[in-house]
Amino acid sequence: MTSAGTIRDWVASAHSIAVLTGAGISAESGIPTFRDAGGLWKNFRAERTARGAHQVTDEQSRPAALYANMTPEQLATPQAFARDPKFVWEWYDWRRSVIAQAEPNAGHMALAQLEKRTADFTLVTQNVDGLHDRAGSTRLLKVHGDIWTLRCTLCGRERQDLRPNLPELPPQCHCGGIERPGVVWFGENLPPEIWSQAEQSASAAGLFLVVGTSALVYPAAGLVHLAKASGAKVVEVNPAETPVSGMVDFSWRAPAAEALPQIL
Ligand code: BJW
Ligand code: ZN
Repeated sequence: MTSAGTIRDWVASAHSIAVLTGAGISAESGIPTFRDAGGLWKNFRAERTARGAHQVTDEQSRPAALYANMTPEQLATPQAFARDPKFVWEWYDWRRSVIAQAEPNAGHMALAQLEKRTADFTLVTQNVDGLHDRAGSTRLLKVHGDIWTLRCTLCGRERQDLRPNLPELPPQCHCGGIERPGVVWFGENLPPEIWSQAEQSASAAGLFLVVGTSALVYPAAGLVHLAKASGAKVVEVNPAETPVSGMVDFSWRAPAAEALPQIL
């Protein structure tokens, strides 16, 4: 049987389906992933150079060469934000403008359809881009937050701001505090209630789909192990091998927007 046929059968007979998505599902919408060649960091640098924005000099405490070697792991941290909030915000502001121009693709749409026809369905996403919401998914757990939410570092007030580019970086709260992106950085806890629901859905799932994630970042990647240990059939949809490929029941080496519509 073809990949699509096998997975379609598993989908049709599963009473409970949970899905974990990562940046790869939005790749075909034109949003760069984090760690693939041509990923976020390189594009950010190119964009900054093109705009001639905020040149980094020795006087600004770090040589430009150091930035060339930075990864999201070094940038998406509370420490990086505390050191240079404007710099970190430029990265997020650029990403917001890219995401604002993107549309959900056939992979996002297929998962929204799958939710409608599955009694017990949960979509856990590591993505902060909001494309699952825009595709119509509602049983959605955003474990790494949302790029369109801003949170005050002083009073904790949260607000939504959908402007692709913010007029002032870093943005400021009414209380005078600096606002930060409402996302989860390395070393920070995931939102506890959302995370607890994600764990529950992985342990209850009969079928667990892992789509477009490198499965390198924990605790999110741990959901795959939890689902497998709890007895779920696990299917990976990813053009590349990942650390969980060896433990899944089926590795479907295909782009998400091509594969997911075929499982309905
Ligand atoms: C396609 C495709 C197509 C391409 N179709 N596929 C256990 C072991 C080791 C370390 C840890 C551990 N537990 C915790 C840690 C530490 C850390 C961690 O995981 N580090 C490792 C990297 C070493 N984790 C944390 O710090 C987490 N917090 C935490 O654990 O709290 C407890 C704690 C408190 C205090 C101290 C210590 C611990 C928080 C993690 C937060 C991650 N945040 C980010 C940024 C979010 C905001 C933002 O967007 O800017 O989340 S980092 C970044 O990585 C982002 C992503 O959600 C996340 C995962 O990336 P993803 O989505 O997998 O993307 P890629 O680029 O990696 O992969 C894309 C994939 O798509 C590839 O496989 C492609 O092949 C594929 N693809 N095209 C389908 N068309
Ligand atoms: Zn405030």
